[in-house]
Amino acid sequence: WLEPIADGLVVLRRHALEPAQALLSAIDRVTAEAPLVHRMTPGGHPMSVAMTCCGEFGWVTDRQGYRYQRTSPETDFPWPPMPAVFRQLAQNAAVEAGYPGFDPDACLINRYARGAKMGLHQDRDEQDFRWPIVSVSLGLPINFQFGGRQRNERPRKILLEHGDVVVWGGESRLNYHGVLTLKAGEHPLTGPYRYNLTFRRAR
Ligand code: MD5
Ligand code: FE
Repeated sequence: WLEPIADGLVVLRRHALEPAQALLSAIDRVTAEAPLVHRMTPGGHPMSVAMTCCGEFGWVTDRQGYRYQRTSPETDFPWPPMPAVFRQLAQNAAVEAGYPGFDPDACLINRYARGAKMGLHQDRDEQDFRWPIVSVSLGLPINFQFGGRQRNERPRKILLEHGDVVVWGGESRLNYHGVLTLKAGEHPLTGPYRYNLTFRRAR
């Protein structure tokens, strides 16, 4: 079902339940080619979330800063192509949420293990903020923090569970957000992990 939470923010609960197994198999194929790694923040701390990418552009961070680039820093090869099951899910969710024409050129794959978290931040490395970001949660549940346009606004908690798809567009596109620490658990499909796919239009 479709749950509007704030301006431009739509949660499609369990929207990715049916293709979950196919999505996870596709994640395995991508990570076999472009390994999941703990990247360094510009401040010099390794991220607790392990990441990789697929599609034309991938999001990376290192001591130089945040950016999108066409190749994996680990392999120096182009990122693996975006699996069809990824693209179809992202485009379908965008249409459901009222963003026809969304054609993602970047997919970031985040893997959270016990203790991993992501501090409050904005996603603003993309060229055109009129396009939404579509995110898909798989595996263990997590408490998501949805903040305001200013860092000082108190975030609200949103529980994101296996199969939930969120479309962050319009007024919510540039809101601060983060992920609270993943608690230990065991999911039948992902074991000790939570995966999040974020689909973006980088250029
Ligand atoms: C996650 N990932 O659960 C989240 C899902 C990231 C990241 O935040 O940068 O990798 S994407 C959540 C998001 C995107 C764009 C806007 C907003 C939230 N928002 O306005 O709250 O791993
Ligand atoms: Fe983000």
